[in-house]
Amino acid sequence: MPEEQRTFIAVKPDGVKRGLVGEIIKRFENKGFKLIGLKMLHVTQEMAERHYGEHEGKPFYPRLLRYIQSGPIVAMVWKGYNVIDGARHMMGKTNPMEAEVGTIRADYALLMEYNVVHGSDSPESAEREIGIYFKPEELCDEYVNMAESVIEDLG
Ligand code: IDP
Ligand code: MG
Repeated sequence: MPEEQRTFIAVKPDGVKRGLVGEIIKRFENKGFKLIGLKMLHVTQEMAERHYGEHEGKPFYPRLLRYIQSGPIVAMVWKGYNVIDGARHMMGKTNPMEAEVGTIRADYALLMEYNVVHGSDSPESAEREIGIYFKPEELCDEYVNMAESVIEDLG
């Protein structure tokens, strides 16, 4: 039985400004992942520092904090079997020029600095990042996701 997980996905400010929100949601929905949290918001300096704390001290860190605050983001929680690695696989590598064709970053981005989408990289980061952007009561997990129920029906 594959492992069911939760992950934090965000359409970054460049993705929102370019009108890619629907396209990105559609890809994860089509895959069969279940959307359980969704909001549009402006990231504050404090949230940006919490989110990207692991990169503090790196040359790109100040620009990264400005980038993530440069417009609204669409923050989401997705649930499903192997969703953490599955979503990152669909996003492609950090550098869009190295991402495989067919992934979100390869298809919609040119530069590492503007790579349109974020996804958690481990169960620990997923829970930490979900906690930065969502309260537990903001997540809607009670409805049935058909793609998952197929596996459960088969026992
Ligand atoms: P990830 O988003 O694929 O997990 P990370 O290494 O965690 O990649 O980096 C976080 C974000 O910081 C990247 O998505 C990208 O926007 C930015 N970034 C990472 N490395 C560089 C770099 O070398 N130059 C410029 N921006 C970078
Ligand atoms: Mg990362």
